[in-house]
Amino acid sequence: QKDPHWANGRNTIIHLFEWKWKDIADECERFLQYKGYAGVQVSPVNENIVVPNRPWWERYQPISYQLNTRSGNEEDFLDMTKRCNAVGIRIYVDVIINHMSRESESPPAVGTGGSFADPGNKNFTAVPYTNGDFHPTCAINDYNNEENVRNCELEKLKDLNHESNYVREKINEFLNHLISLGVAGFRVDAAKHMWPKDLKLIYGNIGDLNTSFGFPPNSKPFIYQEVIDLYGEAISRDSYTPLGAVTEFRHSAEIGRVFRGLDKLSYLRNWGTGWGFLSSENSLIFIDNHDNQRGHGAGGANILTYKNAKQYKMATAFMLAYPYGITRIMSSFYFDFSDQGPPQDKDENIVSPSITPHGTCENGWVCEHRWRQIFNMIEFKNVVHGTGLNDWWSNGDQQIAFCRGGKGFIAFTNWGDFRQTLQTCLPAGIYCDVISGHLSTDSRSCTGKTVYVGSDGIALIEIKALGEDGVLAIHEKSKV
Ligand code: ARE
Ligand code: CA
Repeated sequence: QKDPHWANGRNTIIHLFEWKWKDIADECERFLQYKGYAGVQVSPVNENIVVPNRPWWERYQPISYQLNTRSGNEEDFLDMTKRCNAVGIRIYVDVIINHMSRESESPPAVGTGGSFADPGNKNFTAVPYTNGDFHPTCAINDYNNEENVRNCELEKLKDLNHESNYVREKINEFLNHLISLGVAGFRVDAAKHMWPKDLKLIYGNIGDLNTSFGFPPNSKPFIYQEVIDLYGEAISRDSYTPLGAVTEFRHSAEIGRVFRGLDKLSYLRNWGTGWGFLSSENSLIFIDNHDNQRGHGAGGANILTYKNAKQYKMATAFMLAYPYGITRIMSSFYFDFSDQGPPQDKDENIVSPSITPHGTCENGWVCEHRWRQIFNMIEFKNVVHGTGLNDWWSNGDQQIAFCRGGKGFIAFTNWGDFRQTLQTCLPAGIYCDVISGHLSTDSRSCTGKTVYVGSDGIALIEIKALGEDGVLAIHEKSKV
């Protein structure tokens, strides 16, 4: 189902890609709760095959459903769900139920929990799964043939046969175990490669969320399904929206194109379904994800990542300010090449992020979620919750501005200095721009730009084209 079970006043998921469970628990307590984040998407929790040089994608090759990965064990995982839920942060697990690993390029296949398997013969003793639990081997090579896409192997990964009651039972055992450990829902990996009728049976056999983690009785897990649908294939995302929300890759592809200046900002007036995206309650949206930030998956060359910092922050600010979709922020590790795995020590243990006195991360972690421009927009989205979009303004090209009810105002320039006297829809007063800074701790001044709003809500808005950020945002809580 489609309710993410967010604590009130919270509204965005952060994908702490490849983080360890202990570090996520710390981050919930020391940062995420204070910045109004709603939940964390964690990397796959199931035991995965060990691939030489530890590419990040080894974690998408299951060996078993035991909770033993480089992020930690079951005890670490439970500690994380307890500590994060205790401060109002939900946990969503990236679950891989379409397939198991491929035959190892360096046999024997060993898992991160020490389990052995013989993927070439479809024998996964630690589950157990044997040959009869899989589809016959064939390669996915025709996205215009839905049987091929569902019943053949994605990237040689052994493809489970969900028509088998036994396979569905093993998967439900895994998912219900995670529910007992306090998770709020699942990102369903490779959902396009499974039949909706089978997923419906599997989702229907997931129990209610565990009330001892603060969920109301009879709460169902939030389901969001990875279905890449950029038009032109036999399989449509519409086959999956009756079952749960769906990742809207068109949002990621288009927002990158627009904020790279390949389209006019003024066209964003009807963002969302006007651009052919899913309806808001069905639509899990993001700027980039762990695949397309490094050329995997879909979205092409226009995807914005931390490497295009100024445009990335502007696109993120727009995504969080515009009233559409279920928003997710990517939090990455620095990478130079596509297969590069997370920061690790000489023993191939993932290293923890270290937090600088400025609140940013070191040790190879980008921590986009700790960028001021991003976490301040998380608060903006919280403050304007429940309002619509009004008082849209544009210069017909690369400059736009709009209000959210009478609670927030934001302006963007993707070309040329922005200097306009506009309606901010806010009560008269002095406001701090939350992009260039924030309200000082004594609430008497602004650390960045100051905006003077007159009694009629009118203010002079200025954004230098060559300034650090091409966006300015004020809201009722950034008032001096
Ligand atoms: C890796 C190697 C392969 C190797 C394989 C087996 O890259 O060369 O054959 O291992 O050893 C991730 C990586 C893959 C990796 C895999 C397993 O991206 O490269 O393979 O892990 O280690 C399709 C699927 C979509 C999928 C993308 C990547 O539809 O579901 O491909 N995304 C999810 C995850 C990925 C993960 C997997 C699935 C597998 O997000 O991180 O793969 O669990 C069009 C189609 C899309 C298609 C896209 C790319 O856009 O519309 O449906 O996405 O092309 O093929
Ligand atoms: Ca399949």
